[in-house]
Amino acid sequence: MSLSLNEYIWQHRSDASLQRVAPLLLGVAQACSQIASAVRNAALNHASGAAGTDNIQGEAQQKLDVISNDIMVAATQELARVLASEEVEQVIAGNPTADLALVFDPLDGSSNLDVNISVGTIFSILSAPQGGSDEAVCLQSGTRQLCAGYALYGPATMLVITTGMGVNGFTYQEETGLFVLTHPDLRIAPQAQEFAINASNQRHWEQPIQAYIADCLEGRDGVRERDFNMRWVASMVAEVHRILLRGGVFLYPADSRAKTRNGKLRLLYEANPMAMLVEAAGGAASTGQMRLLAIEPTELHQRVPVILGAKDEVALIEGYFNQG
Ligand code: AHM
Ligand code: MG
Repeated sequence: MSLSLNEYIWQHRSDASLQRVAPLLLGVAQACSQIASAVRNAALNHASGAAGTDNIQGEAQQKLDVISNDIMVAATQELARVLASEEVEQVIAGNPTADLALVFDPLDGSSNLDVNISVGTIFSILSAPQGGSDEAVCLQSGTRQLCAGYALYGPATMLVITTGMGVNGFTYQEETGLFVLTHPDLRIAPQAQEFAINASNQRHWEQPIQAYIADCLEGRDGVRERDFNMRWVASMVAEVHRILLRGGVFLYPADSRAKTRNGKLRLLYEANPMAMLVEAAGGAASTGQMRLLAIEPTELHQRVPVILGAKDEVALIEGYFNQG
């Protein structure tokens, strides 16, 4: 029998962390089904293209970035004490009586929108104890996340979540408006034969990344003694989803350019939630020098180098950094 997200939550009523986040998680799921519809119908509704504004990162916002952010805020503001979004410079005050924080990237990979390639929403739920500023509540290390997940707006809309023990994937069923459990207990094999990296940045990479990719490219003729395949969607949600389904590693390293000297991806609402999912599926997530989830954040929009996926492969990449 296929379980809906609501039924799954009921079936796991002894899982205290899941019960604690359940109302907010259902709010996020509701928002994601609305964002899926906004994305699918954007060209028909004249909601494609640039919004004509920049976000805090100095990146041009798409109309759908703004629409998705507004949908997520409207669906969750009453359910969390504070929200933080990639698209908004400061934290957004929520319901002062709530004890959770929601950190999210409303529409990740939005450079893919105009070409109808998969995009997604990434989110993280944290505890928001009384006291401390709203911003301080969001600046917790990834190890303290209560729940993390993403929605993938691809050929099917999916919601993939974890509360730390296992990763489960739900597919959105148009007819019923329900997310149905279709991919229970996703696991990442420890070894990999596929990597994902934006190779156009190669000349800017630091030496350990240069050495690792060079060894992969040599394939069975080199030290790795096997051929590697390569993928790059330029949508982190799609890359992580692929890794959860068929393995591999994903790298967005720091490089020598000023704007990416700490990597491109954001710690709180991209790296941390994905790292929690990947670890819960038996994989690993690292900066190359340390476990991603152990970083103590200092800024809402801080960037971080990201290497995640197959556990043995991530450990091997860390070895390239240790040699350097
Ligand atoms: P965004 O939050 O502005 O969409 O940027 C994040 C995206 C990730 O989904 C993806 O991994 C990366 O940027 C792609 O970067 P690049 O344009 O260098 O390929
Ligand atoms: Mg993003």
